[in-house]
Amino acid sequence: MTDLLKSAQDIATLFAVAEPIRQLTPFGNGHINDTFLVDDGSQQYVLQRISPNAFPYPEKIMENMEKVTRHLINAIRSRGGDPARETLHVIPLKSGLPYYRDPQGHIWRMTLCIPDTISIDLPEHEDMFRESGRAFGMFAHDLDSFPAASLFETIARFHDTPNRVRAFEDAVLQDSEKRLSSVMDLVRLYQDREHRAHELVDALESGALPLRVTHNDTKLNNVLLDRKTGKAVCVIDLDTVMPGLVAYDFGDAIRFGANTAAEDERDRSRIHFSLPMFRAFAEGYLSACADMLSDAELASLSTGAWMMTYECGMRFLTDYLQGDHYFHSAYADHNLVRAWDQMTLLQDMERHEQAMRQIIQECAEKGKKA
Ligand code: ADP
Ligand code: GN1
Ligand code: MG
Repeated sequence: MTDLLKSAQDIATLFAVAEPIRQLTPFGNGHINDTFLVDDGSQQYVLQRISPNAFPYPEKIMENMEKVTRHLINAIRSRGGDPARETLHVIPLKSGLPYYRDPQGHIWRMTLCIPDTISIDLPEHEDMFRESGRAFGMFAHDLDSFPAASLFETIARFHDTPNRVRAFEDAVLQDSEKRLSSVMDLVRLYQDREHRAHELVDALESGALPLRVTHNDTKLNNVLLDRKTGKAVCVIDLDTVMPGLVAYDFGDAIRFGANTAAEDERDRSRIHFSLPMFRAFAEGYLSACADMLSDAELASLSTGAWMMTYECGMRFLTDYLQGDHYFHSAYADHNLVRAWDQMTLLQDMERHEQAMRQIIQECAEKGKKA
């Protein structure tokens, strides 16, 4: 048994669960946190160790999570939903505290496992992706009246793309692992696009786009779907909920789900941007929140898809250049494969920008009428 699994077993018993714990197993496919499924015989729980590498202020995550889920519970209830199933519920320690800090300084937290749901890494069909769009659209809608600026920025400048460009250029300059010369062609492709990096942050700064509560990690696997009906049940992974732009959430979901291949596909010829998938997500998302979005926000959504793909690819490449310390990687050039994949997707997206804008307009009109 690994040391981490052993610690997880000891730490799980500190939370308000029944003892002895029947089963504890590694769970999920996240790139950042360590996740375990815990079974105490009557209930299942999700235990997580929050990566201190990614989140310098993990206790602030728990504060944000508490505020946001409290608001969501009321919003879900007032629209006739089931708050027990449609949002996360934090399980405190037996001592009453909301999380455990281990001797190494890592934060551990527990939530109720939402039963009879699945979390999918790649959308299998358009309906599934439309559902995840609806879930993130509802999430935005439920949090429309929440004061975004009252949330802590759990990772400073998370989607500040110009700042990500600076970090990337630093990594290029440092070349600490001596990997630059072998990836220069890919580095150039990212550099050729640096002039677009400021488009969204400028619009935020000028007031053209409003600050909202955003999830900031809207991958399909961060929505739980009902195992039987396939309907979206709950948005999870609230660690990066903070003030942001709707374009970030819309864009990051597209980056992930409108790709015909996995984020780390080794055969790049399988990577395409899927316009039907884009339409499906836009339909779901805008059916839930078109009424609250300004024209400028609607127009920013396709830019968001471009920006999030560009930014994420550049983050993978930065991590590769720096020696793979941030994203979990399963083999030596995993981050390089991911960075190439995002660039391949980005290039295909660039051929479809006009069509994306058209689809947004159509779906927004439909969403506003509904
Ligand atoms: P990461 O930040 O590492 O992606 P997540 O919070 O997304 O961590 O959790 C990882 C995986 O664990 C999810 O993709 C999902 O499969 C599962 N999971 C997390 N929380 C729950 C929950 N409350 N109920 C059911 N499954 C969950
Ligand atoms: C990370 O933790 P996970 O796998 O949901 C990352 C996202 C990236 C994503 C790429 C806190 O998300 O920003 O888009 O990997 N999360 C953090 O798959 O950096
Ligand atoms: Mg996740």
